[in-house]
Amino acid sequence: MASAKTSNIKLKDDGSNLPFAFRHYSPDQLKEALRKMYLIRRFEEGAEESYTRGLIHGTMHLSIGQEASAVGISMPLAEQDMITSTHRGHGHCIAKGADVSRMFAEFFGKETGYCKGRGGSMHIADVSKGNLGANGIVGGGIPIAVGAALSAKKQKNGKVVIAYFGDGANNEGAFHEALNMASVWKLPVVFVCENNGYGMSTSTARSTAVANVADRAVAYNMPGVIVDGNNLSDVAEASHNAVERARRGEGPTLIECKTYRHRGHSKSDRNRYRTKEEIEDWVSNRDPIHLFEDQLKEFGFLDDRQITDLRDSVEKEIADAIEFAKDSPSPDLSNLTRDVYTD
Ligand SMILES: Cc1ncc(C[n+]2csc(CCOP(=O)(O)OP(=O)(O)O)c2C)c(N)n1
Ligand SMILES: [Mg+2]
Repeated sequence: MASAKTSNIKLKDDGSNLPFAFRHYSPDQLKEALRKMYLIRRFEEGAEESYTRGLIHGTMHLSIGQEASAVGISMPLAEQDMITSTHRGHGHCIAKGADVSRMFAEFFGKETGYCKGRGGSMHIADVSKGNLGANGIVGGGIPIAVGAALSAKKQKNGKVVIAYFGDGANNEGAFHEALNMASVWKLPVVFVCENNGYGMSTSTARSTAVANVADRAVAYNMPGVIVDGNNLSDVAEASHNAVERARRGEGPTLIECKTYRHRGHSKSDRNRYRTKEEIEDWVSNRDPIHLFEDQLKEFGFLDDRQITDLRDSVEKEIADAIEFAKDSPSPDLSNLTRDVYTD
């Protein structure tokens, strides 16, 4: 992997004091990380607009404001590594390589979607890219990840599995059972709690007996790491260390990314449990995309023109993806009950 020191970009110093990601990843990899963060943000804004226009039915959970944890965690992963995701999983899927055209098609209920339009926002899966699926059951992906990690260990194939979940899931029995088993068997899995401060309208402080979700790692004899989930480099560093540990056969790690969702819990949320000031502070001062852009510029990796070009290319990709989804065929009435559990 090319280090910042060996690239031809102009650094403020010899690079040794740069944050982890800027030392460890090549300029192209950093640019790709920023591109993915834009893609997630614009995908979700596009989904929000499409919902308002009546192109998407049901509800959805947006991860706007949480892009650094999805992208940072996925940076050390290889294509064959796996993830399990959540009800708020669009970012995880895109970070793991999902095609936004097929994601929009799924949201629009079209045959070209990841689940042929039968699943929608909470059921994006792409096993070919190691994405074992988003999941509408809070905590539901955690035991699935442990099962996949057990399979990887038995097959000795070197794969690592990421289990993303929210702070709400850390009070589910499945979380505790899964962490215990993964530790006993030293499985190659990384537990990633995206602590956005709330499970629906209940604050973490009101629902959780410990101050930090990562504090629970000690009960399962694994490292517990707390990171600023809006700082891409900090997230990538924690993920790198945990993934390397898992690949060495030393077992799981619990990472807690402290973050925030800018939007409500779902489309019906009227945000009555959070103050305007709290939301405004995270949106204006702690936006993960702005923070990463600022670092890239400060350290001389990208300039304003390159950022504008990158944003423009994502804009076009999203516009094309929405057109693809609109133009795609709906499922034929004759096979509407195929690929679903009931008929
Ligand atoms: C087992 C289960 N219980 C309750 C729900 C209803 N529910 C959906 S999302 C949610 C909150 C989850 O909070 P968290 O895990 O913090 O994730 P976030 O929404 O904050 O990303 C709840 C209670 C569910 N889907 N599954
Ligand atoms: Mg939460």
